Amino acid sequence: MTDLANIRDAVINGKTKEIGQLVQKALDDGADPQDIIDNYLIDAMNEVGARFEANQIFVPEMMVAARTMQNGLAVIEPLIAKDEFKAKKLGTVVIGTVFGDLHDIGKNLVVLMLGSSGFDVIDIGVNVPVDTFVKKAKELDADVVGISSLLTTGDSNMQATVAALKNGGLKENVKIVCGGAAVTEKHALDDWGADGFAEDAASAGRMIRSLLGIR
Ligand code: B1M
Repeated sequence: MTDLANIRDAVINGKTKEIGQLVQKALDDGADPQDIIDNYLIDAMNEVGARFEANQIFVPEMMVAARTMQNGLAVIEPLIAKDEFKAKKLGTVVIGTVFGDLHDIGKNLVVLMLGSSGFDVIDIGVNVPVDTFVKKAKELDADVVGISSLLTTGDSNMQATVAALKNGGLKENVKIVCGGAAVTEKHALDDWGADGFAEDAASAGRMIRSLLGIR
């Protein structure tokens, strides 16, 4: 049996090459893919954040840890993105990380979860200018626009993006959803006027279904 704690340690210590094998071995031994993501990969990134905050590690180590997490996730991704859901098309979600912010691991997880639960998800990347959100939402006929933010310094850009989407002449009833570690429900709904807020990738799917009136 794989000791799942090795997966967490591998991310924290930036073992970019070993992680794929460790995750594959855990899956072969019967580990639950969602458990690996939630309790080992994400947990490792939280520890990396705590060490960064305590000045025990610096940006280069954080980047290697992020790469390691992504390599691990890449092994799990095909299991989550099941083909059987692809035909459903519950709606189109355009999603990106707010201007000024390069973090994308959490957004990528949201993309994966929404895609695997029947939404057509178009990822417009990181550091997305306000105008690009509006342009892409129109062009792609979005039902939902998702904005991710990991930096509290991004608050004013989040606010500006929500405002631009609301005033941007999108089709009626487009829902604007905010999330990411820097976002609180109060900020998103009360201060910026978004339609929805989700704490994590799993609840993003549930919340968007409920916003669109899908059971
Ligand atoms: Co950065 N970073 N970082 N970083 N980084 C944080 C966010 C930080 C909290 C670390 C810390 O100090 N503890 C801190 C922000 C502090 C703050 O704003 N209050 C920080 C900082 C300061 C910085 C820099 C400024 C550092 C510097 O250069 N001095 C710099 C900024 C660069 C920029 O963006 N302009 C920077 C850079 C980086 C790296 C490039 C090295 C790397 C990112 C690599 C990448 O993403 N490709 C990185 C990393 C890895 C982190 C931490 C350690 C981990 C983030 C992560 O991937 N978490 C992070 C500390 C932490 O979060 N504990 C930190 C795992 C991921 C699964 O969780 O993204 O929260 P998360 O996503 C969750 C939910 O939030 C939610 O669902 C996801 C899955 O459940 N969610 C949504 C996310 N988006 C959503 C959208 C939704 C709904 C839910 O709807 C639309």
